[in-house]
Amino acid sequence: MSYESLKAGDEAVHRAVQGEIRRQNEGIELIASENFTSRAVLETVGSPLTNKYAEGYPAKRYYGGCEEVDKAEVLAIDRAKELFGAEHANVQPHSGSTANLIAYFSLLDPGDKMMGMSLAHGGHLTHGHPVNFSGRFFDVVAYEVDKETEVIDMDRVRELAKEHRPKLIVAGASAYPRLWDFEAFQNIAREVDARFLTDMAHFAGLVAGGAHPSPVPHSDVVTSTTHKTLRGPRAGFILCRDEFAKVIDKTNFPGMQGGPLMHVIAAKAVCFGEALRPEFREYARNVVTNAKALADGLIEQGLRLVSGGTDNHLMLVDMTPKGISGKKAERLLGEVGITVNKNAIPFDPKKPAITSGIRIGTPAVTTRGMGTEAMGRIASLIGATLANLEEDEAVKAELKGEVEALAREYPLYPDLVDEAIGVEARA
Ligand code: DSN
Repeated sequence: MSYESLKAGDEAVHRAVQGEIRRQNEGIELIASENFTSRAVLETVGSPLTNKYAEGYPAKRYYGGCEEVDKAEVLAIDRAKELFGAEHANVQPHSGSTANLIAYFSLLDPGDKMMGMSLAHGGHLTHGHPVNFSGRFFDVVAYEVDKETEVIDMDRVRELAKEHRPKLIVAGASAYPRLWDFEAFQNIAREVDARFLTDMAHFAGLVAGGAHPSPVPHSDVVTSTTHKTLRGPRAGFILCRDEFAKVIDKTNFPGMQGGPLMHVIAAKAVCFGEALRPEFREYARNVVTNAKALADGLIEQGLRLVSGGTDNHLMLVDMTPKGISGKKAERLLGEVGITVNKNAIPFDPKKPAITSGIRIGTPAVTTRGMGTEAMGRIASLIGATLANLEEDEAVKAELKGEVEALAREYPLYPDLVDEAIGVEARA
């Protein structure tokens, strides 16, 4: 795979692509929802399958010439079912948000009541936030974490469910560092006659690799992305019990989506195939081990972690004791080549565009092969960067050099970097 044709055909876009490859290579990627795909996934996403229309499902398409893409989609479906022990899989959703849209419209009618975790406490926009389709189409009850423990209180979830009697209860989040009690959610849903959906987008790879409890046996429907801990292409998918298979498939197409992205579906097949291999189990374990090591290192650096630590691939750091916002922490770290995102912490007094916290995750650095020793170095680099509040430029330059040195020890797509552009970009 090379970018010679792009270079010859569109210099401006080639430059942006090269700049991004270089940025990924030279920095330390700690955004909890990002990862680096295999070359096989990259090649498949870049394949001519992108040219094919295939509305419908394997062997039931509305276009001719679907024999080969059918094979790819069947592989993706079969592997997803095997990987997660699911009765049914729909691998067509373009993204995690679309997967949720399809799932909600399969299980609910507009105006129905649903319950999800508040975005301000770690949930996701599509779990019922008022500005999102989920909050606009449905009557939403949000659950939160406990103020003292910063962990979900299942007694409170039960109380809320009994009080409001939602038709759907959603588990899953984008910034929750602890494990989910899927069985308790399932029992609460049964008690109030609700359906139970888990959005496992963040921790799907950990489930696949046996490093996190699986929501599949307890949930009526499970939605997910493929590009976070699962390390596949940027996309979504849905798993469900057989009884919901028909409605999920019909709501996806013709209900919501048109032509499926067959190049991405083929790449999902590759991703599920990779996750079925024994080495993926080791990867998933390492993601969690690294997260614990990084969390311990950050605590040693005097930082406060929401709920005191992590059980999964991510942690939320409260910048309040340091007297700076999440926005400023994100900028300071970005300037030395450490990429994180500002993130609200529970009961955050600051606005969502400022926030009091940052979210940090280990999926991407673990893919590069980094282990606990590297996590210790990253914790020290973060500590030193966030201690440099007077923004001494010499200190910043030194830290940036150390970040690049660490990144160079774990090369990423080195053969994709166009050295000519690289030299120019550095000058
Ligand atoms: N935007 C994703 C994340 O960063 O967690 C969730 O969709």
